[in-house]
Amino acid sequence: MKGLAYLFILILLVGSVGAVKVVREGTYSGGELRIKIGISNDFDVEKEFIIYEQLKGEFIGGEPSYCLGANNICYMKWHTKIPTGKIKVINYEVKPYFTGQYDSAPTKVEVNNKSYYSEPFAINVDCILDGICGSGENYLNCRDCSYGMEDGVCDFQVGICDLDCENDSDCEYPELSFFRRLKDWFLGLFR
Ligand SMILES: [Ca+2]
Ligand SMILES: [Ca+2]
Repeated sequence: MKGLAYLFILILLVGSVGAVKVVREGTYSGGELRIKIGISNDFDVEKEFIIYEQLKGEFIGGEPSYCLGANNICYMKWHTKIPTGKIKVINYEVKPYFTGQYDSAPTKVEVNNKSYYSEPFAINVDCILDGICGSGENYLNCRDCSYGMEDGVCDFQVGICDLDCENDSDCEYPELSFFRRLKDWFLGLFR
């Protein structure tokens, strides 16, 4: 709700010119990107709006509206009516294809044979949930990375060798590590 209130304030601040304002914001967490698009109707009557949104990942909860070009870039297209003086917020989630910068072209909104645009959008993506602890991912930022993986983070756990840790005795004596795990498993049977 806090984000939404912020979005409305942003619309009011941005919106001193023209009859339509388009604002977009996104938050990224745990492999999924949540995006909000806010559109205000400052015409004096209700209008029908068409919204075009570029996707740079897998749209969650359905299929893209259409895809174009050799690079197969996909888009969402929504139709919506907005009463006069009201703001409509469209929420959607997307799973980015790659780590690094996620950027998409400005949101395009058509009404009355005119087009209105948001600012371009960019956010840093550090985790893709695909079951692989990949480049840029680690135990702290991605559930794909678990204890003991060589991910640049020393997530020390007794009984598991993490090569990122200095002086991890589980790495020095792998056979001891094996017996510790065996002992833990055995004791676990009686818990
Ligand atoms: Ca991954
Ligand atoms: Ca590690």
